[in-house]
Amino acid sequence: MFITFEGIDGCGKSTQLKHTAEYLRSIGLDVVCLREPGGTKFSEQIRDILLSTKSKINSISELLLFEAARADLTQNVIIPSLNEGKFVLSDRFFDSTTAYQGYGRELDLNTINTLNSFSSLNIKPDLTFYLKIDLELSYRRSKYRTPDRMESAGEEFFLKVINGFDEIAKNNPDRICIIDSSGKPEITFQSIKNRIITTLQKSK
Ligand code: Z5A
Repeated sequence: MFITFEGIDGCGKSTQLKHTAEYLRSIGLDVVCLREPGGTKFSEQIRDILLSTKSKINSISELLLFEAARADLTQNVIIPSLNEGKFVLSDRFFDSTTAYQGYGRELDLNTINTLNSFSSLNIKPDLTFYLKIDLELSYRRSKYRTPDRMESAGEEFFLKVINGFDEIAKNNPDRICIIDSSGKPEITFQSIKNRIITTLQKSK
């Protein structure tokens, strides 16, 4: 099973992915944890370029770099792990490209959909948790660290990204589960766990 975690900065993806992995392992499942961009040597190199404040990258090159990182991760890690029957958890996947490069940078959504399918070799997450917080909370949770290149984009950009995630979730109600992530991490995780238990029961 392939599960992804999506949302804006500071929504708690990394925290919730860790809790999810611990839970799945505690019930005897084999879990692989990944992040995007990243997860292979090549994709981590692309990540460094994409997030460095020293990089000057136009929107189209940015899009293609995220897709290149995804293609490497999908082919070399995600598909082999799924074929071995493992649970794959990823901190971001192609919905981030639609939200950030499509809605945020305003690149053509049809082109992005085509590139997303191409780079992910037509695989899709079985389940996606969209951890929803507002921009003010995102800034509050991220204020103690130095912003990377993506995080340095302005408020207007992030409002478009939030709208993007909302639209993507509305258009994919069977796959995407919206979780209020503004409360305590344990409360957010309880909602995630409930949904995972239901999904596991259905897949038996
Ligand atoms: N990007 C893109 O543009 N296009 C793409 O296709 C892809 C990505 C795949 C990746 O950055 C950047 O690339 C990202 C999107 C873009 N940029 N932006 N902007 P990243 O992976 O390094 O960073 P991030 O994805 O934005 O994650 P993050 O900032 O590390 O946040 P998070 O994983 O969602 O949250 P966290 O690390 O679990 O928590 C953040 C802090 O809040 C931390 O101090 C926690 O202790 C705290 N926290 C978490 N949950 C709570 C609750 N419930 N209450 C209070 N405090 C909490």
